[in-house]
Amino acid sequence: MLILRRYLESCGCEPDLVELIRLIARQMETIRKAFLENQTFERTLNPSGELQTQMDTWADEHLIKVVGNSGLVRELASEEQPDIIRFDNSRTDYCMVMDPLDGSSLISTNLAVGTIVGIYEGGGVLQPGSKLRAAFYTLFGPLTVLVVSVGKGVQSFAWDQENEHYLLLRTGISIPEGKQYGTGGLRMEWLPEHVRVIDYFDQSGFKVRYSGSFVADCHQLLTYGGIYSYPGTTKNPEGKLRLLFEAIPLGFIITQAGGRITDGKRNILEIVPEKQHQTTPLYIGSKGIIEKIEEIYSSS
Ligand code: AFP
Repeated sequence: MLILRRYLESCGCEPDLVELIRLIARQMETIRKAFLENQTFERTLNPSGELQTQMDTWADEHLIKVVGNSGLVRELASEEQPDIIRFDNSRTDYCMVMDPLDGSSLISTNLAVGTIVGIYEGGGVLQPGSKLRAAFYTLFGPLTVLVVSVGKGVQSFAWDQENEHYLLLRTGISIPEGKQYGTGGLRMEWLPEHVRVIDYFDQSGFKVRYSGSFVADCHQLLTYGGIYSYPGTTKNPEGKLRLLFEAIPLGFIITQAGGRITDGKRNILEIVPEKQHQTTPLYIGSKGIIEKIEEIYSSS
């Protein structure tokens, strides 16, 4: 059975990149264990003004420590940190973006959450997603799953606790054209273009799937197709989801699986980020559905 390390090596990944991906992947066991004692919200707000959970700060601090000590990352941007962190001890040029725990409002409900990571080779963290060297996410469900792309398609692996490695689960993942959608934002605040998109889904027999965890909602797209969306609203025209930590890494993976990501008008992977905590309206999922959404936007 193919394990994560061998897969990455077979793709021609340089040893430092293999080591970095494996290092973070191995932290998932530690993070999973920490859930038991970190079930509630903190009193602190993250840089986007959202209430942090204990696990947000726990996973953030843990990953910053591990990555910082590794000497494998020069620059790190975390969803939970106000500023970009620079590590002078780095022997590589890797620049990393991460959402240490996405979907964290669901921790107290025991629904699926995960960690999202994007890795650039040089050039800093404020780069378009098309320049990513690798992206992966993990998902804590019945299995601890890791989904990775190093620009050669998308593969998923599952953590094998007994043998302490990640085993290949699915290879060459290709996103089907499905008929399901999820949307965030309050209906009363949706913009007219988004109302038309949702009307189209409802009239075309799509069913609704939305958990409140971006990483989990995107993960099911790899099996069932369809789309996840979080639009711009009258209150937040630039949406809620973070360009660096959520949209870009997941957009890279879904695109590698044959899907697409758009803000309604342009491919999100082409956007050059201007600031660390920038947000973007987004639609992500099956290619044909995204094309239809862009058609609706352009005719609005
Ligand atoms: P964090 O848990 O990293 O803050 O992310 C939450 C999130 O950005 C995304 O994972 C969800 O899809 C979205 O928020 C849910 O938002 P609503 O609660 O407004 O639906």
